[in-house]
Amino acid sequence: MSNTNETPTRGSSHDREIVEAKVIVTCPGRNFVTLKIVTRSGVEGLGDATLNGRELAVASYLQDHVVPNLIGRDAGQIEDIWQFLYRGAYWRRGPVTMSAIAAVDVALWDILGKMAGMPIYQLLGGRSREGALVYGHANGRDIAEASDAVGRFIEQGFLAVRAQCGVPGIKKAYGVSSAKGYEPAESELPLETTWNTPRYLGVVPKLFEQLRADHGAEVELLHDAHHRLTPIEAARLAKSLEPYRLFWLEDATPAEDQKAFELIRQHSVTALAVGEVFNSIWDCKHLIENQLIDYIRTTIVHGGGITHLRRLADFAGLHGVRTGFHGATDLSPVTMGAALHFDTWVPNFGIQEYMFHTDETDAVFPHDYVLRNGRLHVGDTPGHGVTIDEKLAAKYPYQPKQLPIARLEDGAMWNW
Ligand code: GCO
Ligand code: MG
Repeated sequence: MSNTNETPTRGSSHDREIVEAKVIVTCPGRNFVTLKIVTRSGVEGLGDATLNGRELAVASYLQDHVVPNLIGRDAGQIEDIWQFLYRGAYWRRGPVTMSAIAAVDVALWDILGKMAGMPIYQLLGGRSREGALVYGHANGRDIAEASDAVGRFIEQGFLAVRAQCGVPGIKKAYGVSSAKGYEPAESELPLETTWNTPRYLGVVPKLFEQLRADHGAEVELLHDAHHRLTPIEAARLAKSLEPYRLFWLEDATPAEDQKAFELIRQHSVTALAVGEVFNSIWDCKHLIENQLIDYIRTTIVHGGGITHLRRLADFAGLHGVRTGFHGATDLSPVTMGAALHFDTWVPNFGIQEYMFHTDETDAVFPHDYVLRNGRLHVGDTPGHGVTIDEKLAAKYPYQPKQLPIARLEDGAMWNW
């Protein structure tokens, strides 16, 4: 509450008043939307609002509808501002809204950390672990190439690797790329890819059989089916992968059908992960309460920020479900920094996805997290430890890019 008689001291509500909120759109290799909030005393906080292929929708939501509501508020009232933007908005949830709320929330936690002189993991309750186990992305056009790529990750010290390989007869299979990093949003209008489930189901068990033969039993292996299967096909895949002990099978079926996971569970003990496209606790309530998944992938930028993810993670913890945050390159270093503070604290942590950003992205977003021995370690910089070089950001204007779509061979639309 603002108190006009209060002497402005460090940390007073007068000092904490939000005087500026700026939306920064930049494309250092890919598009990112960042919100910078500034308080009267000059403390700055950053939040990521990137929604791949829909960046300007979130930028507009922030600019046109959120920013005018922030000016004059107390940056220390993180919970009240969250409730104002969620409960007060009438139109709730959805990726655009929740990414915008996340940007505000993370920027405010960053400010709180800077005011307190503490890293965010400390504000959340302190360190539960030294570093966050991460998984890298290996892929290849065929099984042999994918296995070589997995080997290279293991040589670099990765303890966990996601593996994807080409599907015979399919152009542009999900997760496969000849470039250094896998960047699916490639073109101004969506690239059309084709899909064939029987061929995919034929190749994936062979891939993991080969990976275990080449790399042994210990390395953690993961796979992403990217929402392509029907419930019974997913059950079949999960069952056929059991001998290769995956850390998880991700997004086996389209995530909005929570019942589908009951069927997969009836048939298999392969661990299941889902939720990178979720944006609220309500999207995964049934899955968690009924213990139909093992890992929840909803992450800070698309799930309403640290404030909401903390509720989600606690709820998941009650039911034996661990976190496995989404961390593809379309989540900016700001989200990665915030996520790593969360991972460093959260008791029911599982794993963190990690893809290298381009050098241009790293230069625009200087950060203090480092990769050591297969784990990412946050620094002790107050806040989340990620900043933005605005001058450099301005040199990379927005470029329209959308995610691909998938069609079956008869032309019908499928899930990408
Ligand atoms: C993953 C994801 C990504 C998404 C991408 C969409 O597990 O990392 O599935 O590959 O497709 O983040 O923007
Ligand atoms: Mg995924």
